[in-house]
Amino acid sequence: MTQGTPWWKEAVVYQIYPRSFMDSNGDGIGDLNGITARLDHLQELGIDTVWLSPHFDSPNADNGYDIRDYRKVMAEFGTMDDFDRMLAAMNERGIRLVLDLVVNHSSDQHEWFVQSRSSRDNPYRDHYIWRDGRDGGPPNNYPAFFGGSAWEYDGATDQWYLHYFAKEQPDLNWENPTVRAEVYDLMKFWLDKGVAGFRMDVIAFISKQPGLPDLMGDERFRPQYVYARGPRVHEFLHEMHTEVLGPYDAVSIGEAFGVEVADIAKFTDVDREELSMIFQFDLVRLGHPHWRQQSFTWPEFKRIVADTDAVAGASGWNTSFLANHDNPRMVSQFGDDRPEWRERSAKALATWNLTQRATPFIYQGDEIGMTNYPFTSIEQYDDVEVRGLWRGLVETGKVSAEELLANLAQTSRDHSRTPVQWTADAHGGFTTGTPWLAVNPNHTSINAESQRDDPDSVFHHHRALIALRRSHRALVHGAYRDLDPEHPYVYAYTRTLDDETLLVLLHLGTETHEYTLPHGLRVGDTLIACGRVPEPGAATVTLEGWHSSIHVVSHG
Ligand code: ISL
Ligand code: CA
Repeated sequence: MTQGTPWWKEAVVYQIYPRSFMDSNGDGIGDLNGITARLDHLQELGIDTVWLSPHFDSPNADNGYDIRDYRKVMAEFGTMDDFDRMLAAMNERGIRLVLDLVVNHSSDQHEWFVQSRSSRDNPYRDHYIWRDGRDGGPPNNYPAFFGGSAWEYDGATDQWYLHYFAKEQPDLNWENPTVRAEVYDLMKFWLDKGVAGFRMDVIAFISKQPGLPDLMGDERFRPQYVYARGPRVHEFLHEMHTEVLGPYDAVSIGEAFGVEVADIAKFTDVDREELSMIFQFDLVRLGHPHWRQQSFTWPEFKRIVADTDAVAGASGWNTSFLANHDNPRMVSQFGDDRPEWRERSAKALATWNLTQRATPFIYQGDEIGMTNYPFTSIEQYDDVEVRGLWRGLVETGKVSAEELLANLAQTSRDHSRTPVQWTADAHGGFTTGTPWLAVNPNHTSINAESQRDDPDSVFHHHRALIALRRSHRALVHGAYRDLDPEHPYVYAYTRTLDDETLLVLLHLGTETHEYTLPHGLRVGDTLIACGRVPEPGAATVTLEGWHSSIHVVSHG
């Protein structure tokens, strides 16, 4: 680590979705002991930080993003002893652990909500957001992300409660200082165990609009941009920083769904003392702002990258990621997952992800180039979002079943949630039982075991890139310059720090091209290449389909 630089700027993070990572006891569900058993894989890959998706006690209306008890481990995942052993084993390998903090909402089975809904004068009533209905309907026109209204009527007290997501995920009332104190307390509980910090679920949504007025016009179709603009969000985050993050020197990665690129710095500027970095969604959602797949161009992609890099400025920091548990597989969405191009395009995307001026996040399975699952029927899906779309669109006759299914086959969250493919054996070696979600049949050709023995594999390419990032500070801290922003399929950029300039060359397409570097640049030595290696000193390079390479730059 460089002196004076926070460790998390130089970190490489790996996201684990525990339900799908590794099952140790044959019940078909991934668990903490499964993670502990597979730490060699992560160590070999070279990552130094794990973000663990929720492992807390939950009735699983949304796979753990509905928490019943913030201080308990989900029984299906193991025990607190298993957690402690896992954390110790990670730390022994120099791997830090970041937990998922889901406090915009809790489960409707959380004790607070059970109390809250029991009577209007219960001491926990104000832990959540209750309102009278309007003309026999919900208090306003807010939609929930998983379908229907964001309000649920509760007959016991004849009022409605707010839930931005499923009705089993009631939103907590952050206006209530007791709620905030409870959250800071539970954060300390896990920090005291030695975790490094938190990824914070939809954290920009915690402050609600005063008076909860109706959404107007188009806002109804993209409510996240209103939900993320509550007037007190920065005040609450600053308070959290003062109370917890600062004193513990904990890292914080805010999931900033609904936050625009122009507003990133309001969350991440160090002087504001809020968050270390955020996930901004323009890039990952370029091809599928919602359930519908749409086309995008590489110049659009590059523009988002450049804008995002520019706003971080001197005092903020960014994340880079092209997938997570809420999005399709990286190679299927941004690359070309046909067998002849799958590995090369996965490598090119990995090269992009690991050469940004940002902390890179690798989603489990992407390090071996896992692809979307060949879903064909609605029964094959598990996700609460998919079920909401089916009810809201197909059952109401707004969209045909064929159309929704054709789009979900490209965009569903379940593509990323199929189990990790460890071996060519039954169920990809993920479980000896029946997996909770089917393993992709292509595990016979895409799996960790075969790639570990193959120096040309996607796995080893990730490994080499991570090692390169560690040995070249310019790849972490260097200024970013896009050399050819309007080129439709060549992506050429430099990263410059002090007297070192590195050139990244990506060809995002299948045809072979001769490409002449702009601005009189010439390639120097090649640090890594997937495709033809140019002669040192060359000004024109041959870029085969999905070429990717990193070079030292020399000026012609
Ligand atoms: O995945 C989405 C719909 O396609 C997004 O709207 C997603 O819900 C949003 O990015 C917030 O995600 C987070 O909060 C949700 C949870 O379902 C996601 O898994 C989580 O990452 C509610 O807790
Ligand atoms: Ca299990």
